[in-house]
Amino acid sequence: RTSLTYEKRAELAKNGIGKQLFSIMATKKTNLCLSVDLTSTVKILDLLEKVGEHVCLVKTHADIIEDYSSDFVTRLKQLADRFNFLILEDRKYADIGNTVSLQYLKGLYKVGEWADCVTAHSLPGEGILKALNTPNGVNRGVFLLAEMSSEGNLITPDYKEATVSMASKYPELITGFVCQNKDTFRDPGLIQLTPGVQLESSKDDLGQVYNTPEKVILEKGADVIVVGRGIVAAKSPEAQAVIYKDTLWKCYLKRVSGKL
Ligand code: UP6
Repeated sequence: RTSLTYEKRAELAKNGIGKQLFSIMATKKTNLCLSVDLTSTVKILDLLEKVGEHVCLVKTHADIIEDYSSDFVTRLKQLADRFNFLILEDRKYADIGNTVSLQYLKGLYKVGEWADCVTAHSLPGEGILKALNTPNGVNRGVFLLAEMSSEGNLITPDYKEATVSMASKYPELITGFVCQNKDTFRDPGLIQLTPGVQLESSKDDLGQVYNTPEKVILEKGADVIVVGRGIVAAKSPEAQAVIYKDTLWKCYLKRVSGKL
């Protein structure tokens, strides 16, 4: 899987969003996903004006935004169209199917109306995927959490394997996995989304563990790399986004050229 190009893998993806995401990466030459973990819509939109051209995917946490509105969503979608990126709402759904269906489609956020893809835990079982499998042909995707970046997390090898086998029953819905290692899954049509990345290996005060671009792409198999504070908290997020984009893309090129 990890030696194939994104172009090739776009052909192998069974989920429409996965196909699109592979194609965007190949076209824009970026595998950077920006995690816009900011609490004000103005700050989020301003940041995306500056870095939108450098990312393939924008990851949101809608429920941390203090002035969320449908107008914000309209603007976010306009930026996504203008800069050709997709939107991942990192909700990490984790309840019974019926509740997740309500959380996904109703309430304040109506995530199903605007997010191209969402994250979900496999913990509750298959019902969660049935709930997120929206009918009437809407092009949507799910990243299942198979591993986490935080230290001391309770995910075991068995849980990880069961997660991957659960996903295999829903090939048209699953975009990929949020995970840390390349041996987590084999299917080259699926995407490894890897958070916990900064230019230097480090940790934060609340259990987050950071690995470098080289390590996550060349050793650990990451396809789309999630960077939050590494860019958002920088003095110049725009300049920093370019550094991350270039560094990450070089690692990808090295990987597919086989010169490890
Ligand atoms: N995230 C992780 N680790 C996981 C899953 N998700 O960090 O295993 C998410 C966090 C945050 C982002 O919810 O939005 O990725 C990482 O942000 P950071 O780069 O600022 O640490």
